[in-house]
Amino acid sequence: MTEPVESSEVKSPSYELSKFRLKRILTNNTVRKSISLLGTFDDPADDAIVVLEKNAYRESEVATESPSEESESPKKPSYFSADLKVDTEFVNNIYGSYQVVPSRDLCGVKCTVIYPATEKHIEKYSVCQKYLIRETPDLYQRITLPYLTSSQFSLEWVYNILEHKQEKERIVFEDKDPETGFILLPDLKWDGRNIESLYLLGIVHKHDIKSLRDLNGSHLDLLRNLRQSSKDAISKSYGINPNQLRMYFHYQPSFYHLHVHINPVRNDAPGIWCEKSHMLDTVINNLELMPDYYQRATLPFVLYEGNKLLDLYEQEQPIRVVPALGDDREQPEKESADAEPADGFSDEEQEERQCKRIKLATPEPTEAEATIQACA
Ligand code: G7M
Repeated sequence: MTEPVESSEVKSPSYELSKFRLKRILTNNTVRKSISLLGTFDDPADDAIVVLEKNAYRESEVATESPSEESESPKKPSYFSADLKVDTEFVNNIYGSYQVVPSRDLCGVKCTVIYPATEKHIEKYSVCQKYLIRETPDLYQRITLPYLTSSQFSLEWVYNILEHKQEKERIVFEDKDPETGFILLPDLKWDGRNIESLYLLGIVHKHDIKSLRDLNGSHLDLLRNLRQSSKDAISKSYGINPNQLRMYFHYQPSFYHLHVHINPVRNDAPGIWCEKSHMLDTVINNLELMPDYYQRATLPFVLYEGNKLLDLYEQEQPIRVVPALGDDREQPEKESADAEPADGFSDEEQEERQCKRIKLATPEPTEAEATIQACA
């Protein structure tokens, strides 16, 4: 029986993980070795998302002992012990292939549950096509901002952390200053056991910064504090060299209360793609050079199929189907009917080129792609 942690102030829904009933598989990521499932617990009316992910290897788990150390106790779990069950698939000359089952201590699987899950959560964890939007300040004001004000994930979990109602015992560091302070704690995605895949969040105490877009020169003290104090705390708690840490914001984030993501540079954490991440160092530098940089910049971001914001942008500009001259240049004046096309291609050639572009823009996902293109 697995019960979610409860505190006296905030009641979390209860469920028995072993009673999960599968409705369908949302994504199966063979690279990350994770699978996202949609189903229910006791109440068939409430959807649940369960994400199972194989844990990364800890270096201590492959340690082997010299014969003289063998009698020492207690032993740390290791793959190379008498508990290892070995099935030989084949041995051919110098090459061997096996299926092995290690001891119970090493078989853990990280499991994340979202319950009850909303339609928006289901969208986020489903396989889909993605599109890049170039958001000008004007588009932000007219399209993105009204949308995110009316439709966004609840920030309840963020406020629970900031008010010490949940995850209090997981806090790694806190600076309580209302203007420049923040809470540093493990991200939901981190298994908490493997320093190699360490993943922390720095959540600011200030409530009025939705995202990168709202940052300006007046926030520099906050950002510098976030950078320095997090590095100090991580060095103290985990012994990681501050120069080995990646600190960044997502744009767009899933949750519109400013938070920084922190993980080691040598680990390819989920969501570090260039189309989504903005390094804290770069953000600070941009604001030092131009205090209103993020109110003036065009910020690219990714939208996924199924997100209503994509439909709103589609009404403004073609996104799913690329027009014939849909490149980065200004649209030329319309040509007269008998004029040679400016780039020297005939109408048929133009049409063929357009088809090729459309094919490139909206490919049918191959099975392999479909398994790894989760929106999350
Ligand atoms: O994309 P965005 O920048 O909004 O990322 C939000 C981050 O918050 C993700 O990395 C999530 O894994 C993390 N996160 C989401 N929830 C609901 C929780 C939570 O309840 N606790 C913690 N510690 N992290 C969360």
